[in-house]
Amino acid sequence: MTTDSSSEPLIDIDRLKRDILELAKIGQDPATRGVTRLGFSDADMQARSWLMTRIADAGGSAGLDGAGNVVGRFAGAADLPPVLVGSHIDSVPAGGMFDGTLGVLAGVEAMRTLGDLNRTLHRPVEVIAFADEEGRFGGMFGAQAVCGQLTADWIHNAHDVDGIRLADAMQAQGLDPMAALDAARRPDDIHAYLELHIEQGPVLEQERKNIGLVDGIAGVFKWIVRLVGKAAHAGTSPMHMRSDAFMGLADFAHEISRIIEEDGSAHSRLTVGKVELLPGNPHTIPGEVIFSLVGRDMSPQVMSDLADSCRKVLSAIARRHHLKFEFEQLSWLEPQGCDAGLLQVFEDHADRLGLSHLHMPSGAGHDTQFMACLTRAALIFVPSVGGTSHAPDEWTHWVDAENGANVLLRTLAAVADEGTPKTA
Ligand code: HGY
Ligand code: MN
Ligand code: MN
Repeated sequence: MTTDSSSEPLIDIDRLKRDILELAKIGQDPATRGVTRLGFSDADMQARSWLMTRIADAGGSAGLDGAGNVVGRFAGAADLPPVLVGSHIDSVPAGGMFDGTLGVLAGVEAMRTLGDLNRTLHRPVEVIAFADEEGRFGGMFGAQAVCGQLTADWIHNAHDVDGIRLADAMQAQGLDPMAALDAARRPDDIHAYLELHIEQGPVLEQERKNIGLVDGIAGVFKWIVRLVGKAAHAGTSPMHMRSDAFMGLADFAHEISRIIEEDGSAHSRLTVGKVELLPGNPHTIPGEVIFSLVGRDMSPQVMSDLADSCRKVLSAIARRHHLKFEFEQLSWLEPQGCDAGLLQVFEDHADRLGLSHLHMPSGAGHDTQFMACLTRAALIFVPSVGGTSHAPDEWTHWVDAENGANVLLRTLAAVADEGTPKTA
């Protein structure tokens, strides 16, 4: 822990690095270094208790709210609505060790640093790790719970791509799924929300910038699509007499670039990330294909245009191949802008730390996009090596992690000290 020449605080990167490396071990495959901590899995819950211990060691009081979000509270001089700082510690399958965890652990390190300096901020601070940010069960469960956007129906019906129900997964961890409805906070319960995250893309590295100031976050929709044809013998069925579900998917794959050209924008993304062919026997024509489809854009209108176009194209393909087409929408998360005032505070502190910065959009979804529905919220990025993320070789150089954590620390202190009574 140090302070700079103007006695402004600086984080201790060795402590932050140690936390990131230690947390990475929970759910990590030693062979690939990939981290798997799916929402409400054993590894995810083990990581939550590890984090609560870390928060307590740093002088906070930690617990789980009704949605399973880890909330670590650090007292302020005045009992006022807190500033929330954080991100998530759940991961995608075989993900990286910086996605989400950097923002949460940088929040803990910021409070540890201020504690070392015996500096109590005017307002309380809550370090938060949102549950299931990666949307295993659709959406961003923890952040949506805090924003009061969940319904009992949605909680009851939510399931993952393998059909495992959210309610069952939570109950298996001793949690009451419906308690998530009690995690809702009101706008005047929170002063502001700040998040630090890795960029997960190549822009900052290519532009050689230290800090990304995120103006807006893309919206995301997630479908599970089924094309149902007829399983039949692969040798006796003439090619023109088949209802081959795989060929339906193959045709759709070739249509994706046209859909984006005609109905999308430069920010549009359509991704088929998981496919299941049934019955999955090499000598049987696939009678069914089940696949995920994730669509993204910065504009709500373009998102719905993309969805409409995918629906029309899949219907036409189903007719052409004598298939039945159906889909389930697991989630629809609206695009969201970040608070310009908070971004300015982030920018001023980046300048004072001598760090270069770049205003940019986020193609990935983040908890900030929900917290912005409740309070002032803003997000900054640090560079990802090679733009890689959601993969074992996700990496961010420690100096970049340190830069981001210092900008977060300084901004957190400035925002939490807003309204401090002037001493006479
Ligand atoms: O996939 C995303 O946009 C984020 O990582 N949840
Ligand atoms: Mn993330
Ligand atoms: Mn992610």
